[in-house]
Amino acid sequence: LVAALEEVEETYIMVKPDGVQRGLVGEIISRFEKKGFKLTGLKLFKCPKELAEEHYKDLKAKPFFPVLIEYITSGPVVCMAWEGVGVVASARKLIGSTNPLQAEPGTIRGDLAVQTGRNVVHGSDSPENGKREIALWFKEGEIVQWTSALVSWLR
Ligand code: RTP
Repeated sequence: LVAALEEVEETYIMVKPDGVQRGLVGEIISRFEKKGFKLTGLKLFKCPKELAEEHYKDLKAKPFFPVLIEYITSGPVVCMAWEGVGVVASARKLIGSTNPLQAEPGTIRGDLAVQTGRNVVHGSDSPENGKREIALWFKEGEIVQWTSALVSWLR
């Protein structure tokens, strides 16, 4: 009841090319699904350079920017939109620290990765960026609003 009064947020989660190529798509989707968030968008997508640059525009001045763009455009990614109360911060916790060696065991990066430059998954860092990134990666009509026919134990 308390949660129902709080604001529902949306976040953009993306399995990066290394996650797709290592066969981790199902495992990563499963972590968010089991937690109890609602999937509202999902697609496999080969990211054009311009989109990668727009997505990471705040990091343009960083020395690793060109390598980051090359990484994200190197193969297909899996784009996801997830919805729920507190989903933005919770997804960041489920994902773990940017450097997988510092990410706690039990987190996606803590369990599945070793390099910052190959850290398998992205998650929006604020509700504003969640909205911005979903609008950037998905076309109208690709986001689906739905209600479970089952009794919701989770919200
Ligand atoms: P993300 O946006 O992918 O969820 O990652 P983040 O917030 O945890 O980290 P951020 O600082 O926004 O960096 C974005 C992505 O850039 C790559 N990176 N490489 N070589 C490096 O030092 C370095 N630092 C960051 C990572 O793929 C990171 O996730």
